Amino acid sequence: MTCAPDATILAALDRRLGPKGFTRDPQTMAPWLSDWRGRVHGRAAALLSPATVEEVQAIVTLAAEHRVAIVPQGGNSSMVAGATPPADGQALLLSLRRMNAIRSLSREDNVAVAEAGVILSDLHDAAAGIGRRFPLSLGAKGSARIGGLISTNAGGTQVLRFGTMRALVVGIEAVLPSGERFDGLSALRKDNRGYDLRQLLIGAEGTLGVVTAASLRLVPAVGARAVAWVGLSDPHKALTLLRRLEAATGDAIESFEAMPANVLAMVLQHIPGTRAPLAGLHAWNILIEATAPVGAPDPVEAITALLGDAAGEGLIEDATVATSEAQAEALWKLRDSIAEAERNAGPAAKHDVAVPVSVVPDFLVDARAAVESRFAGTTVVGFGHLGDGNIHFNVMAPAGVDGKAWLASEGPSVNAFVHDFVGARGGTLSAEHGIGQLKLAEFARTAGPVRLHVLHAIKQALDPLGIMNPGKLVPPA
Ligand code: 2HG
Ligand code: ZN
Repeated sequence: MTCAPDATILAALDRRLGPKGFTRDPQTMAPWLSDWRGRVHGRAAALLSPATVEEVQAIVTLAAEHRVAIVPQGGNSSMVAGATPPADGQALLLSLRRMNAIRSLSREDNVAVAEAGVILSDLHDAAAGIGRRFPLSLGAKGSARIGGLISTNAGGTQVLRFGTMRALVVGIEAVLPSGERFDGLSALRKDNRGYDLRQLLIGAEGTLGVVTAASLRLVPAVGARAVAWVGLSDPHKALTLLRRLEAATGDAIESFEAMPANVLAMVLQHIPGTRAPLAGLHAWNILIEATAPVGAPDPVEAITALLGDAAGEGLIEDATVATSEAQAEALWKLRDSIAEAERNAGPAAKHDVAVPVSVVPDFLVDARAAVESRFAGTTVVGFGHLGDGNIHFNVMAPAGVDGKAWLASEGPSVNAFVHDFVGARGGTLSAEHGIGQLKLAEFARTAGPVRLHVLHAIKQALDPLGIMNPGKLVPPA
């Protein structure tokens, strides 16, 4: 059980952090108390914004002494309200946004050391500045921060080739729930000293400590890229196309993103300045990116030829390959704006599922039919990372009903139906967004006793007082 912070701890934090690092001002705190989709509203006793790891240690030490809960937060772009404090107002909100230094960049080690508050697109720019690249990317790259991306083991649009955050974190610095500092910021690619605390902290959603910095893997800069938009009739053909492109181009294909006609229409309707990339309408649209390092042949020619052959055989209906960076960016904007367009379109029961890649085409067709017939009037908005098996299978409220009320009454049954459908196909209910608070009940329902037992044992070992981000990820024992 945690306690409400009393005047003593609040005064101590105020003294230690100063006016830049401590506030209880309701207006300053307000933007950080709700999730970005505006679904969950919390309260906090104070907003703490430390500038150094020593200040984070001081905060956590005091919180442990007083048994006060801490909610770590980065860019506040969680899809599962993982960084939104509870409604009881007893927790301290710990923002890492001021810890935004890139401590070092090494071309020799191919490693960047970035603090938790570094914004993803700033890291992209810094890596480009030394002729390298940090290969994780996603729609929220302008607001998502390194600490949150690590704590949620973020995925995004380049997982097909480079993996999730887990594959890109070389070392971690973190403040443990005791207030001790874990100095794991090495650039070592191999380190076999048993249990890997770094991997435990990745995806822990702040429940095992506060990630304050990380050593991150860099890869060679992109010399040239081919960005293509393909229209085709069904997702089975899409998977055939992906395997064919991979076989012909080695590991050049790094993104293979799918969206059905209704999702493209939603983006065109809700995002200003967008336009349809192809003349006709297609049941499915695929965004493909292939890259080549500096000095290697431009992939545009090979991709254009392969898509031409695919069209000739009837595998695809139409395609366009961007001929400028501006065109490439316009195609990517259509993909990266889906979440925003969907937020503007209205409430949805959201699902971040994955099934084995070979199962995705059948899943997309069968799950949509099953949901739309079981929940009359709903529309499935199912899109995402076809190449790695992760589909955002969102279910929009029936037209004409009060979306919020529908979500409150029907959402849980829709969630259970979709998750059981996915479970029966060997899938997961959280592919890349984490559990947070929004998936907690469903995670508890479906996780099984062994997984839950291990989860509780790890939590108890590292955070016996239960002060780190309570109510997220770890279901009540
Ligand atoms: C994406 O792939 C994000 O665009 C958001 O993971 C997915 O809004 C969603 O469901
Ligand atoms: Zn996604």
